[in-house]
Amino acid sequence: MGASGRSAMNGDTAMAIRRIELVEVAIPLVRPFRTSFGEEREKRAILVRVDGLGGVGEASGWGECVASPEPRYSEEWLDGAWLMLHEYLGPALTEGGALEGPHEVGQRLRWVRGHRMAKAALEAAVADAWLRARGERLAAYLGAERDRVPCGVSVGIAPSVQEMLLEIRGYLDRGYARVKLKIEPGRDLHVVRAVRAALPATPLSVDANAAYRLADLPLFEALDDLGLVMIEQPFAHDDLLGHAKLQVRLATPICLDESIRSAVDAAAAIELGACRVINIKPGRVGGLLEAKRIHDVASERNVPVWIGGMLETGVGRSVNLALAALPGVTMPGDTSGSDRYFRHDVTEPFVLGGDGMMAVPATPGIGVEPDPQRLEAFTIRRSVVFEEGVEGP
Ligand code: NPQ
Ligand code: MG
Repeated sequence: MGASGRSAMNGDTAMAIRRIELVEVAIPLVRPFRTSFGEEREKRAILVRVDGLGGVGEASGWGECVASPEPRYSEEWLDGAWLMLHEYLGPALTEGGALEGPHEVGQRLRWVRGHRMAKAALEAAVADAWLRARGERLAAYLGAERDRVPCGVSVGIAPSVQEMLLEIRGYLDRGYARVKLKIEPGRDLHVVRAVRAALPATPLSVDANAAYRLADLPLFEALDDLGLVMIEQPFAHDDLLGHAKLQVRLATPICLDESIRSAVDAAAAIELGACRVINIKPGRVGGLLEAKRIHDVASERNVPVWIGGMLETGVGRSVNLALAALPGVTMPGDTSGSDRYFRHDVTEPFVLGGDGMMAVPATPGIGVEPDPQRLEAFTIRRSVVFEEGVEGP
């Protein structure tokens, strides 16, 4: 990392991008993860590596793209994001010359409509490289104030209530501060009632991943009596009006996930009364700086937020933890320990303390990096998007 300690006061603080590489990894999950839109047995992700050189030195950075193999959670999917990074985002970023900071990534990519998960990965990699070159932590750059954050856990749909309870008790023993149950039509009220009966004092929430409609109002009225912390994304991603109509009928806060793609969406949802809580995921909203803007919009309106999860490797998990340390993040997130999902990760694991708290990375940039051997073992595809001095195809 060359001159990382050198002062940035010499006027030449821009960072030139010398190389961008994509690495696709496939990592086995410790147990299948089932939601209302499908089941995953392994985690596949695109890791983006950016090599930069600037007035304050040379550094590499990593970012993770959370697009899944199939477009179920959102319209983005892994192969589409791969192509998008190659064909449009890589060129759009590098054609503008040296960068004055991570904030310029979003500006240069703005003309490309959508593709937020692909954009977020590139922005995170640039931010990591930029901050490493300056010896600055991502959490500090974002304005975070805490060095430890409380963590919750998301529990997939299980074949039986007994199995679900066994899994939940394991998480509670480890200290998780909130348990989120995935629900789907046919596996909802009786499951949540049984879990609530077995665990009367545990902070519980449910996440429907958009599987219901306003006609299911009686189900939500029944769930409203179970003392849930929130009900996450009951209706379709584009149904703000439906969510507003449901929220006026419920005492339980509705939390929006899939519906919130930007700070503009967040302001609209809050003012329409479509939610009283927001789940922030940097991938879903196009980057960590847009994630911060959603945090700010919600905080100004006294709406609590928390940081979601997409089964990230350590590369993406580190960004979520930095965001979770922001002052307006007042609820435990899905920022679980690495061992909730993986036996081995590509980075050193994030470990939950017995008190349900997790340390925010304390070293420059995102604070972790892929271990070369682990990365190699999990890699299924690599490709260079850009290399200084090398002509594109
Ligand atoms: C949610 N995540 O809050 C999501 C959605 C989700 C932790 O509950 C593979 C990769 C499978 C990402 C399943 C949690 C996934 C995924 C669900 C994300 O809605
Ligand atoms: Mg969700």
